[in-house]
Amino acid sequence: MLRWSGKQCVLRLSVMMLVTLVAKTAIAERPNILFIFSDDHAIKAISAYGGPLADVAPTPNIDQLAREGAVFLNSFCANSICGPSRATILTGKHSHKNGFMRNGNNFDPNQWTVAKTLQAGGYNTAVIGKWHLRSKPIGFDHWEILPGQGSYYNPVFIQSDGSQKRFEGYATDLTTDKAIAWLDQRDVTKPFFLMCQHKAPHRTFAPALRHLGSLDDVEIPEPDSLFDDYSDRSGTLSSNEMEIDRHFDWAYDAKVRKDERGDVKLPAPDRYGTPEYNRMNAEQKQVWDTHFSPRNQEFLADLAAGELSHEEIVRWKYRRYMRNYLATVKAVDENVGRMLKYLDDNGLAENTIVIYSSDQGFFLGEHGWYDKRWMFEESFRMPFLIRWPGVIQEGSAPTELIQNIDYAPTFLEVAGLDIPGEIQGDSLVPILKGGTPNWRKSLYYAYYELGEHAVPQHFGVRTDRHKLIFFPLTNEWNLFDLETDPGEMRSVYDQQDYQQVRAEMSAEFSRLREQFDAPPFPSN
Ligand code: SGN
Ligand code: CA
Repeated sequence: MLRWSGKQCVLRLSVMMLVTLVAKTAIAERPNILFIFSDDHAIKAISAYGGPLADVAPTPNIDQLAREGAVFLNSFCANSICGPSRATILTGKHSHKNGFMRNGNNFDPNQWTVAKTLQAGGYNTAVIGKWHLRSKPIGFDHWEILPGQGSYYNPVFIQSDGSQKRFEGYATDLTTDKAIAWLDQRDVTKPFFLMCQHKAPHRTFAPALRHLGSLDDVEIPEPDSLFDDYSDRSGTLSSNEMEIDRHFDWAYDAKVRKDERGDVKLPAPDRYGTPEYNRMNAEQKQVWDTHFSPRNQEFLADLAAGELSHEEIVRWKYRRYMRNYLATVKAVDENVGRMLKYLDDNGLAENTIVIYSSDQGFFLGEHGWYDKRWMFEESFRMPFLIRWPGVIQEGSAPTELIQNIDYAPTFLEVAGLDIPGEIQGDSLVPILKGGTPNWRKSLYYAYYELGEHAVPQHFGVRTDRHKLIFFPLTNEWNLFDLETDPGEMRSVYDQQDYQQVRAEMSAEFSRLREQFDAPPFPSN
């Protein structure tokens, strides 16, 4: 039997204490991860990305992350729809591997997620706000989530014990209040992983009441393709149901309530009511009405007088949409500012990685659309801004093609944890450190929903210059040259001078489908 002398015991004890201390210090030094996420926030509505809206509706707080860290100029999703994007972020895998291919699916909570591994690896974890994965969050020490899409005004939050509670106020402010409240009482002996996930600026684009009218005095520029005729591309484009003209609902989206129209008849679509308005208390409704009523009356009078052409009506709807969408973004930006200030005030800024992203992009009038889903640039792109003091060179703007499959492995590397082999994405840490890694040259995309907004299933590949899209239900292929046609107005798939590119893109598409073990295409 092994016996220890008194001296040996003391020595052994001190070594053990030293080891524990070193381990604790290492753990304490691992950075916190603050993941601020929103819903349907197009990069065009973030001024750090530039573009025609940058001066119209600046986002100074989100931009701060770009100034003090990096703005990724080529960041994309794997499947441009809410639940699938979130499932991909948690698993580091394409939709067909994590099983959450459509919003209607149930996220299998028994599968591997980055939250579970961070939690088991010593992080204090929480998710607050929009979740949209149906099954309850696993791998989080604390959660408080919106049911489904949640509501903007006086929203209900599901508590960790499963009960539902209604809170007076505006969802974006409340989500931040709750995130800050959790930070205040977190376990300070551990680094934290906090997912602060806003519902905004998702449809029905309802701003904080304090921001109503904030964009009244600016001119809203129109996209060139507002009146797209859908020629020269897949025939499925023209059967879409997401047009500002034919589908943007008068009461629901454009905020012209049925009870304020008098005898004036509005052209279709006019199917829905005003659920967000109905949630407000009397005082809130008054603020809303003070803003919208006179503007609506003016529009209705012009319409009744026959003064507005069809195109002018579409333009009016477009401006109404943009003012509400951008005003809704304004509260997201303010609340990013609140979180950054909290980190400053609590000495956390230096050792916290802050990310701002959104589940996919959104059409802001391009092709005449709202909504997302298509592999076209506006909805395929995801914002991705990240600050990591001392690691990321301030003001950097990486151009690598990144995707939401990359977030989970990034979090793991940051936390010093192993990246399981089943993960399909790659850690962004080498890019964050300014290296020039042998990075991927193409991205795989897959959209599986059938139905809402009549966007057909489609699959594709994008390189830095070209994009190939396959529509299996109609057996159509589109090829875009993003350099000569950034607005994706004309497929060159059948053009003679693109046959070489077409062959290369097809081969790359097959290669990616094999690499990611993609399932066969759906058939009709
Ligand atoms: C809701 C919206 C749709 C939207 C989907 C998916 N309708 O159904 O316009 O495309 O969500 O959005 S609404 O009447 O409820 O606003 S997602 O971001 O959750 O995927
Ligand atoms: Ca979304």
